[in-house]
Amino acid sequence: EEGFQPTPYTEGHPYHTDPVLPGLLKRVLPSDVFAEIEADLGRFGDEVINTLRPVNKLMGPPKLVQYDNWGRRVDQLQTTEGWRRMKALWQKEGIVGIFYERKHLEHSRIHGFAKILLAMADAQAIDCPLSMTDGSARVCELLGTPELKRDVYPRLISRDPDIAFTAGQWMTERPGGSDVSLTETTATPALGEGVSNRNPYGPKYTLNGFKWFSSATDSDIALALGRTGPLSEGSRSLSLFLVPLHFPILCEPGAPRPSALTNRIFIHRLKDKFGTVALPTAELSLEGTEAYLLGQPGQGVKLIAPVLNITRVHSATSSVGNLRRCLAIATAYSKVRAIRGGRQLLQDTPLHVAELAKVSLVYRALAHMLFGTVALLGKVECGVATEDEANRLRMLTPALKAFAAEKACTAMEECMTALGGAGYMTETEIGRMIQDSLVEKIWEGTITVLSLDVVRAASTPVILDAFVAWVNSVLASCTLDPKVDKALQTSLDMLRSALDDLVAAYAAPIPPLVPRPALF
Ligand code: MFK
Ligand code: FAD
Repeated sequence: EEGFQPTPYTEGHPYHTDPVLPGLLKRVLPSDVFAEIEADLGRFGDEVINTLRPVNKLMGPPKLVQYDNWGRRVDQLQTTEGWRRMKALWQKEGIVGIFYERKHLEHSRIHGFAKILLAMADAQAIDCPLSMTDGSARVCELLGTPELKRDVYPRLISRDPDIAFTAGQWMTERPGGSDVSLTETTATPALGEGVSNRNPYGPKYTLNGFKWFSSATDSDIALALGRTGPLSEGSRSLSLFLVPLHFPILCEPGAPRPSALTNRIFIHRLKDKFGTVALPTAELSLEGTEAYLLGQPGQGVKLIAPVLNITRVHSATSSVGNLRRCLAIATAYSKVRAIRGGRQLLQDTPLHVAELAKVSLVYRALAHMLFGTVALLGKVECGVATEDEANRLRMLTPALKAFAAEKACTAMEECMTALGGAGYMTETEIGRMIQDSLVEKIWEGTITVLSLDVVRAASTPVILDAFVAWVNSVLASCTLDPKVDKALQTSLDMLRSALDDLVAAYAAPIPPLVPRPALF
């Protein structure tokens, strides 16, 4: 071939060449735990390059076959081979298992999320069903009957794909996802089976309604909200249910899962999405669906909150994980691309390095915020957190998810431009990663709704006080230039007073809807 031949970049090992993770983990983990986890991350990094990356290329949009050749409604959901293999690979690697085996006690959360950080960018949205499985395992641990803990919980956390379950979360309905107070799905106690509606997993109910977004439609169970009291009570008459997607719930090990949904769950259609295309997000109608009540009636939102909070940490890991790879690609390219008549590599060009440094700073900040939050989550779940630490986790979780979603995509765009035209090509996958990451600004709570959740948490004085005391203690431990110190103090004072105002506004009653003049 004639003419100039551009040099392809070589992406490094996702763990060993990462500018942040090895140092961060060394700082936060005891040395023996660090050595074990680092060995696993080193091995897994090779696995990401050699196995996950090729399997990722086999993932594509799922297909819905609604009727068979004979006109019968079958609602067969066909995911791609790549999707199914990727899910099995993650399960074998201990996502979700690591979090509940707790081999490294409270540090197990750090271990598992570090693995997700390395793999996320090479696995599209596979962590979506696994994150909801993680949240559901926690709900099962907190609320499950002994039978649920015996039969279902071990499958949610299993490393064996032949028996492992995944779980979905059905909250969003057509009247609202941010605000679920108009939820239309009704839940009525099931009658007709003898005199009792008892089921080993919880009192049996029948659900009727329409779930507007179901992403883990290929899962085995779902946690759903349904109304057990009057609509006038809004979200306070919603209860939490476990819904089997297939019967029998407990399949034989290795038996193929039915591709058609049973339990009177019908797939209306698959969503036609901007990103996360391999994920089978569907609209579902529930027409007499069997479900089991978890916990007390009327407590649905509060009881599903552990799922929200855990999936929000996964969401943040997705944002940071996709940014991790985009930055790794941009850095790798800076080592091979020459400019200025071929005399200088990008990595030796101060103007370009300044651009990469800006992205690197965002990545560093987000990675530290992520693992600071993850460390708290591990402590709370293992029962070794102080009350202050638990309160800090409550404030940090929505802030982390929203901040990561907001900052990561813009930084990923910078990485794309750092490759010039080559960055815009699909082969780099930067475009795909941006497409997949944009949803982090929406699902599991939009940025505005998460800001309101920070305000909700701050409305409890002890939570706000714990947070402010922690910020002050961090500042006191730093030696700062007096000017920086003053500027930070002013910003914090403003934040504190803004939070006070927001908390007051949040507590105020909502005025009734009034017609307003057109704006334009
Ligand atoms: C790559 C992977 C990553 C992740 C992928 C996941 C895919 C997911 C797809 C989804 O999007 S699933 C649907 C997710 N939906 C949301 O995130 C809903 C967003 N909206 C909210 O979060 C609203 O704030 C909420 C629906 C919770 C508002 O409901 P309410 O009923 O108006 O709230 P209210 O009355 O303030 O709170 C009820 C109780 O729950 C209160 O406790 P008390 O009864 O003791 O007062 C609250 O303190 C508590 N609560 C609410 N949010 C909480 C919480 N507790 C702990 N943590 C929270 N986050
Ligand atoms: P709305 O709530 O109508 O929000 C519209 C706008 O109003 C947003 O900008 C929002 O920030 C703003 N807004 C809302 N309330 C306020 C307020 N009080 N003050 C100021 N602004 C406000 N849901 C599930 O339950 N299960 C799933 O598996 C699932 N998968 C999903 C997969 C994808 C790809 C997507 C995109 C969504 C999925 N969702 C799922 C739904 C998702 O959680 C909701 O879309 C999200 O919570 C927002 O709800 P909504 O779409 O009703 O938007």
